Amino acid sequence: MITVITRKPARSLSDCELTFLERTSIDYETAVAQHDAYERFFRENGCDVVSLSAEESLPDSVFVEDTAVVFEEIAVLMSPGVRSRVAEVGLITPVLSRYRENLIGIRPPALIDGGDVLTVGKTVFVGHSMRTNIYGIETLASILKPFGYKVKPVSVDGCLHLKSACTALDEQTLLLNPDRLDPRDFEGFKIIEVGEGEPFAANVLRLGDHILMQFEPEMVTAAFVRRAGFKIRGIDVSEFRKAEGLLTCLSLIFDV
Ligand code: CIR
Repeated sequence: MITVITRKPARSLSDCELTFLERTSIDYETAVAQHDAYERFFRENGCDVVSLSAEESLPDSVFVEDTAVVFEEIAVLMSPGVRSRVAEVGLITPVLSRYRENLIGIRPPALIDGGDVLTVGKTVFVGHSMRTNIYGIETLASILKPFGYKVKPVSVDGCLHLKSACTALDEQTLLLNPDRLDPRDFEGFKIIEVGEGEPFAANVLRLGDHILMQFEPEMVTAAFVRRAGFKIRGIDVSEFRKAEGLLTCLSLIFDV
């Protein structure tokens, strides 16, 4: 069964970290409604959704993706690249220990956020970004080596995380924003580029044979993805976008 871990948004989300965006007001009630709809989508599609309670002292704690990366063989706890988010890792650890016997933590000076880790089969792309340093990438590579994963560093420029600009549609196909990443870093994969002016569209989630997208009616990226043979479901996470969070950031998804 697929397990999806989420955490309810805190009212303090309006005090979130911001790197590229100006602060604009986040409507808490709308954020809660969007988050409920996100959880409902997974429940309606047969997933076990573990919804953790809001953590007011940690404004960005709704973005659970950044705290850990869960592989079949091991759960790796991240080492957040920003100080205000460090305590989030301690909160997720006991939850993940219910699902994986093998848990390991990465520690400073190695820094790494889950949003920079994109796993496609046995290939693990890791963004070298404002949040993830070379020690973080090397540490993850050495943790995963015994399990046969190959870590490939990717330079990320102009956006927060690797997955802000690239996610997988299937095991061979990536959806990518060429303004932020160099497609040549993803050799061997088929690349679909997002439409112009739709940077957030590169962040999608796969569930069964559906692709979950942040959908806006005129979005050309959706047409590109459909044309490549994928079925799309749309969801609105616009309040979280104001906090520089996208679709994947709101969950930790793994098979049990
Ligand atoms: C942050 O700056 O850490 C949050 N405001 C947004 C985190 C988004 N997470 C993600 O892309 N994986």
